[in-house]
Amino acid sequence: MFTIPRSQASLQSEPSLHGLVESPFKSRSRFNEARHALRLRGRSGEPAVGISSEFYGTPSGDELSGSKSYAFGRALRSVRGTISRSVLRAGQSVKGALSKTDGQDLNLASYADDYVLRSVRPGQRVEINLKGKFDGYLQLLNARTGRELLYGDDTSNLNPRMVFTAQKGMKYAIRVSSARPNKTGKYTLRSKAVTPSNTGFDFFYGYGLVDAAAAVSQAIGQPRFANAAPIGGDNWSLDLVNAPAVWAKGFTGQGVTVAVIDSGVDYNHPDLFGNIWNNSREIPNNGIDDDGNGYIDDRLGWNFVNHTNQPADDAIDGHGTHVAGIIAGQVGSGKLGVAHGAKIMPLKVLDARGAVNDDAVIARAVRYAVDNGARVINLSLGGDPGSGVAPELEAAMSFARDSGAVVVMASGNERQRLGALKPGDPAFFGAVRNLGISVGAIGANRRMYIDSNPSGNTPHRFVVAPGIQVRSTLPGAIYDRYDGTSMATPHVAGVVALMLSANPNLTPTQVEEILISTADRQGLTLAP
Ligand SMILES: [Ca+2]
Ligand SMILES: [Ca+2]
Ligand SMILES: [Ca+2]
Ligand SMILES: [Ca+2]
Repeated sequence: MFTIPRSQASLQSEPSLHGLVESPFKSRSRFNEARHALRLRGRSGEPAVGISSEFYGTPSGDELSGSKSYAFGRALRSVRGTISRSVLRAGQSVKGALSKTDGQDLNLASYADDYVLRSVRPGQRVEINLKGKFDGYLQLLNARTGRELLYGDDTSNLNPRMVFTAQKGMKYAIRVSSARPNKTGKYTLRSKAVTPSNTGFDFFYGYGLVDAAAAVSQAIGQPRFANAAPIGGDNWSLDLVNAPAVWAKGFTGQGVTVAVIDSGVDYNHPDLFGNIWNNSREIPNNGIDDDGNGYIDDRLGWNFVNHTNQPADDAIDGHGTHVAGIIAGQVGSGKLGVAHGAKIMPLKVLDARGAVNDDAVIARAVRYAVDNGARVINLSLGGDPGSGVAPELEAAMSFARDSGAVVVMASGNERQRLGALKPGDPAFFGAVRNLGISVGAIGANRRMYIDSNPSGNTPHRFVVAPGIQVRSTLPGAIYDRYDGTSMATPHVAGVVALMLSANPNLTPTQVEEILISTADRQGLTLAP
């Protein structure tokens, strides 16, 4: 069912679901992401120093000998010897071999071959994949500077992939190496065009960027609300989804409860405590299940990990607290939640490591949310693409839809680590069955987050929302900026709360169809 947990592939072999945040320590820049990839393979990731860059100017004797356009810069200071260079044309496959006569990429402690990619058109979506007799590792490089643009490191099936959109004026090179030191062996490297979509559904961005002003106005049958003046600063993500235009009409999520099924929530955080759901039908601390919902003294939600009525957030990264602040935080952080008039129902299913091993636990939390009045369910968690969904969870998601609750799910962060070509589950599984909506992450520049799983070639309910350097609440009355589809998802959950505060009669299907039909494809910068 579930395969390798997200972002801790080598640290933990136990199958589990993971929260989809990427720790700020490894995702603040591409450089850090590359170091992370190296660390996953058990190496220090320290760049080799003291190796002269003069080697790299040395012609290799093949077609590109003496080519000045292939003068790599500082990124190649960690290369020893001369990496042989060939040409790969779009739509072709080539056979090659890593051998002891090849130059070495010292960061990877691997022999390496480089290919200049030719015949790609600007705007074309290109998939590169590698099948080798060794555990292969791919890098997409700027052929002029040597800078790494993207990597592909399939840690599950050992056939790495990269998908990207060719940019105008850019020359690309592809480096083939091994994820394990000093391996040799034959390989096949392929380049193929990704099937273009003619359905209005984009391979990376699905139906586009969620637009609160358009979605809420359509929810009440009014002309699109005028955009508000940007707030700026840490509120850029609210500006990007046009939330202020909706607040100006008096809709802030009031009367709507959003379940955060996650690592728990710091419900004492000064920016959150005023917006925590309260089960008024339950008399606290009398040891009796007064409302007969099956949970004793559940005033604030439930802890499905420890089976207590205290769904506090004990995760080391404060994942659930960060998610809750994006939905309904108050202004202490310098930034409001998308739906700061909504209530948060904290339901803890992820343990302190951010993992859960059983879909049935998530299913119980989904049912609790629906039974106790949540109209929106945020799932910033999941497994790898293709991991599937257990019958209990599928049934709980169907129950949510049939009961009027919208399930919003993170698409996952496996684009580089696994070469993901579609969202993970339950996002993909649920969205293709119309049981919810899947969310990918973009930055302030509207470019897709480098690790965000793309929507893929199968049209399904998929939108994108801000998920890079999003500032929000953390346990202990503090704040920080996080990256990941976990951060994009609560933006959409917040927009759904705004829609339902404007029109509580909408069904989940109506909400999701409005979200995708009003999503904005304009100005989305092509990845990477
Ligand atoms: Ca070779
Ligand atoms: Ca690999
Ligand atoms: Ca109860
Ligand atoms: Ca009670």
